[in-house]
Amino acid sequence: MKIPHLFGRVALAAGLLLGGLAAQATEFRSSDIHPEDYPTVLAVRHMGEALSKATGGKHSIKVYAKGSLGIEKDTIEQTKLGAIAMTRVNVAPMNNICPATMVPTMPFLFRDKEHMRKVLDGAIGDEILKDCETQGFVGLAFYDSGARSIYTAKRPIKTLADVKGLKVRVQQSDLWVSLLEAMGANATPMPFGEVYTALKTSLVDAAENNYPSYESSRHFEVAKYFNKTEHSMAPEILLFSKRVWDKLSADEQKAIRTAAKESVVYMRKLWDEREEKSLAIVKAGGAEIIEVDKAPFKTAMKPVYDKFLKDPKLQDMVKRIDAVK
Ligand code: BDP
Repeated sequence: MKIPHLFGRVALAAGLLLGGLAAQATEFRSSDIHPEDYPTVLAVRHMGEALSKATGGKHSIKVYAKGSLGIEKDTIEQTKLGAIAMTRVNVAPMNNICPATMVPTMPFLFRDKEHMRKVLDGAIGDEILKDCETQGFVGLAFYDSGARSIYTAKRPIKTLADVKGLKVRVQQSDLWVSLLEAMGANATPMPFGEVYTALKTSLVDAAENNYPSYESSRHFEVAKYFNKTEHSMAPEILLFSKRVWDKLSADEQKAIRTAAKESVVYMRKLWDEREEKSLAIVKAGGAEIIEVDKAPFKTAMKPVYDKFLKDPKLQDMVKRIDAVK
């Protein structure tokens, strides 16, 4: 083929590029259990806009919020199968699937928010994301999920002894069951959407989460003591289906990765604002914020580390995380 002048050549090059991306224009479906205005939902929407821009409108993301595509365990399965392209979940329901996700879940691992962000932004974060690939997921990014604390319906927790015998709802993960058991609780795994009723009907005495989830789920109405145990900073994870991924071009994959990383910056701003706003809302709604002496809680966590981090690679990761200043 003879290309007569520069304009023709440029047009051809652009055409080839767009042609590659346009070959299968798609609206990727992404799931989230949170409501429309929750930071994770807004961040994935933001990512979709960036992706759409980067691909000249050919690719976009449609976020299905409020659990309309199912509970996290199920959307993880659907993502693996390629029935949906993406899911935003907490790392907890990935703990049994992808062992490296246990590390950022570990109790009292991160010193604070800055430490967590630095670790997850760096090589260790990438290693964890990569670990999910062998299981059928392309890990795109982590989002903040704050520090999780136990909230109780009937009485506050001030010391570790107060947790003894409490029925506490946990996420669907063996590690989470052990974590609460190590505190002396009776751990009950169940999907997030069932927790409000479980608290209200005294099926459980307590649950644990960050301020934004405690607020948006209205759990504060049925469990007013928010006891600042701050026992884990288990982050959110954004997973793409490896099955869908493998059908995309390198350019498309790159556009998706870039848009995901950009959305992290956006999410953090939303997150910081939402944490403050949620705290104000729950306080105004009658929640009591209780300071807890965390030292005995930390000591009680040793069996959890011993049981779940038997793999020397994971132990080493914990050491490297500690060393991040
Ligand atoms: C929230 C997470 C969400 C989890 C939920 C839970 O954002 O992904 O499903 O906790 O406790 O903080 O199940």
